[in-house]
Amino acid sequence: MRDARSEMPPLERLLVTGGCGFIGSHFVRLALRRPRTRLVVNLDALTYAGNPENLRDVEGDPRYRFAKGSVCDAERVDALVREGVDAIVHFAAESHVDRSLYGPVDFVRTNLEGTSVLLEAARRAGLRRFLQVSTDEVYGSLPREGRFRETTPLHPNNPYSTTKAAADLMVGAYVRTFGIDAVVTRSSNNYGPHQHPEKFIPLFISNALQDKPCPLYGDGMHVRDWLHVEDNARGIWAALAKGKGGRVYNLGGGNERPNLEVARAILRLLRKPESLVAFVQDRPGHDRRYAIDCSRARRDLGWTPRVSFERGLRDTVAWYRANPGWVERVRSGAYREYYARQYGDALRAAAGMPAASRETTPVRRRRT
Ligand code: NAD
Ligand code: TDX
Repeated sequence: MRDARSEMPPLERLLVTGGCGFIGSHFVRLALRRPRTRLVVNLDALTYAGNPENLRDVEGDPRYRFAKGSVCDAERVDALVREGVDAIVHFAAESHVDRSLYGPVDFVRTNLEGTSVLLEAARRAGLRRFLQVSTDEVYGSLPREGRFRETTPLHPNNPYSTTKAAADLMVGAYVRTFGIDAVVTRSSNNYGPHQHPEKFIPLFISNALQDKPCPLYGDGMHVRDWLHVEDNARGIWAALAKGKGGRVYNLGGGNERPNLEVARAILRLLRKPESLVAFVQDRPGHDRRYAIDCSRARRDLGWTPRVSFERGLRDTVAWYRANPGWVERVRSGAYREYYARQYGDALRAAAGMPAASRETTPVRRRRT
């Protein structure tokens, strides 16, 4: 079935923000594979999460340009937009829930202020489209039953998801107040190559590869719906090209799994013992369950996830196994300090050792 947008001229010149991060880098690669793409400018501040290595393979493409800078820098953003882009695809964010517990204000700045700066630039320049990459976390936590729909009220529970929800609301305000054309995608948890090892799946893979304990929060029965990053990139592309202005599209993998089950699957793939799982104190405000209804994206965008969780996880494990250098470089420097603060005492306690710092994190020890 054709929709109104499929008859509009394609968006050929894109300003992508946060393209050196996990999902953004997969999207940039996908955009450059599309024959109609004439320009991709990647604005990235290269925070601890931004890694130019993620896009080394496209650096020689004359249609690709990297611009180091922050989405909060209005002058920089305006100058890039004035060079002539059709649309902004906005990935840049502080994206890790655990870090948002230590430094919420950084999240307000990048996720809310940064989005507002980009919206303002889009409005002033009359861009044809603004795509906000958002998350299912804005809906909050689900009980045992039910799924998030695009009409589910927003109920974020941690500083990260609250800043994402606020940014989504700002996008809606620009649509209604200023008439800009904007689309929001809200995806479930992504996984795949190039994901920072602060996140659950790559953390467990890279720790297990080194026979280090894998810190599982609480009882390990929190449920996430896993979406392969390439499926998300295709969904974002479809929403950009075919989504209806002002609409939200949920993108989910249909792979709901308790964390403990995912942890066991990773250890099985690596032939490592389950005793590597270390139950540590739960994350404060930890959402119990996410599940997503993406029938709107299937119907209106013709999008459906293609990568099965079993194949995706196997390939992801294989990628991390084959790229220890990438993990080592990402894990050097400041990441070490973060890791010690986040897990140091918890893992010592799980092993029955005394805390190294005064800010002890109490931990329960459990068998799997
Ligand atoms: P990531 O942390 O891997 O990458 C974020 C990128 O943004 C990095 O390259 C970083 O350098 C850049 N960045 C940070 N602050 C910036 C600033 N002020 N200006 C310019 N660039 C800046 O994140 P990700 O996992 O790839 O997530 C990308 C987007 O997708 C985020 O908006 C996130 O909220 C959303 N999302 C992620 C997931 C997931 O499972 N990872 C799921 C749903 C939605
Ligand atoms: O060490 C850990 N131990 C653990 O049990 C970590 C890092 C996580 N977990 C649990 C917490 C969650 O239930 O694993 C699950 C996944 O955790 P994260 O990888 O931190 O993801 P989550 O908090 O679910 O948020 C992710 O999905 C939505 C992304 O980080 C967000 O950017 C996205 O918006």
